[in-house]
Amino acid sequence: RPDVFTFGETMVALRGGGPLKLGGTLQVSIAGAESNVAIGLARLGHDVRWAGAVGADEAGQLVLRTLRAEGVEVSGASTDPEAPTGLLWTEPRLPDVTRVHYYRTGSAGSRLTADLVRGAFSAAPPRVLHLTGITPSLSPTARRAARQVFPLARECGSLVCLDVNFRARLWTAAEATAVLRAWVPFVDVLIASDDELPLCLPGGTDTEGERPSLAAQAGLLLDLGVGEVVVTLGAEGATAFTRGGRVHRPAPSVRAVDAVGAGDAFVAGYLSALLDGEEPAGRLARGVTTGAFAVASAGDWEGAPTRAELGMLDAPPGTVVR
Ligand code: KDG
Repeated sequence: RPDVFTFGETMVALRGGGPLKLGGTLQVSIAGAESNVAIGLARLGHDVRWAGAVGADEAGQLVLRTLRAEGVEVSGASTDPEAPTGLLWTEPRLPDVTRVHYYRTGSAGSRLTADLVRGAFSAAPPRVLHLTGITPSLSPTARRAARQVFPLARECGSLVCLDVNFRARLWTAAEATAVLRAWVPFVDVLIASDDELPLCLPGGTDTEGERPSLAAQAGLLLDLGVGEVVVTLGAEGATAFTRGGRVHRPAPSVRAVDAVGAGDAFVAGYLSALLDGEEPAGRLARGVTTGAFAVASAGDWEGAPTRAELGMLDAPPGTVVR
C-alpha cells in the first residue's frame, strides 16, 4: 500500500520579486496545495501518489516532471487536450504581505473528473487519503470527484485527512461551509487554521453571538465523528484535539522569508509522523518543524526538509555544516 494518495490542481507558479504591474523578472516553478504536501512527504521518505489533470502543454510537462523529480508517483495524472494548465502569480507586495493571482478558471486541473480520481485511488488504495478544501471550489466536476472518494476510502480502510485551505478568491465562506459541513463526518484528521474552523461547523461563519472557544469548536467536530482536529496557529504553533484531550506545540522561531506553503508543509510533517506511528504530540512536533522550514525558505515546497535535515533548525545562528 502506498503511504499517501492525494489529488488536486497543480499549476505553474510565476514568482515575482515585487509589484507585478511594474514588470521585472519572474521565477518559474509549480504550486498546488496537495502536491506541496506530496513533495514534503516524499522528501521525508514516504511513498506518495498524486493525481490531477494538466493541459497538453509545456506548463503541464513542467508540473509532471517536477513531481517525478521529487519522487512523487504521478501515473494517475492525466492530460486534458482541451484546456490549459492553470497558472498563479505570486507578488510579494510588502515584506509580510504576498498577493496571489490565479489564472485557473476553466483550466485542465479544475476540470478534474470523478473517473480520474477513482481510477488513481483504486489502482493502489493508500494508508492515508489527503485532500483539501481547494478542490471542491474549482468546479462542480471537481467537487463531485472529491466527494466520491469518501466511500472509497472507507471501503479500503484509508484514513482520511482534510485540510480546509479556504481560498476566498475561489468561493465564498457560505459556499465553503455548505460543502465542508457535509464532508466533516467522513474525515478522520481535520486540519484548519483557527479562522477556518467555523467553516466546518453547523452555523458556519454566522457572526451573531460570540464565537465559541477553539476547544468548544473542536469538541463539536469530535462529536460529529472527526478523530483528530488539528488547529494551526501560525507563529504560535499548532494544537491537536482528540477524545483523549488537547496537545499544543509552539512553532520554532525562524527568520521568515516566505510564509506561502507553510500550511502544506505542516500537513506533510504531521502526516509523516502519523505514518511513523507517533502520537499527536510527535505529529505536531514534526508538523511545526516542516512548517518552519517552509517559512524560512522561498517558494511553496522548495525548502521542504529531508529526514536527515529535520534537526537543522536547532543549529545556532551562523552554523556552517561541513
Ligand atoms: O498552500 C499554498 C497554495 O496556496 C499554493 O501552492 C497554490 O494550491 C494553491 C492554491 O490554490 O492556492
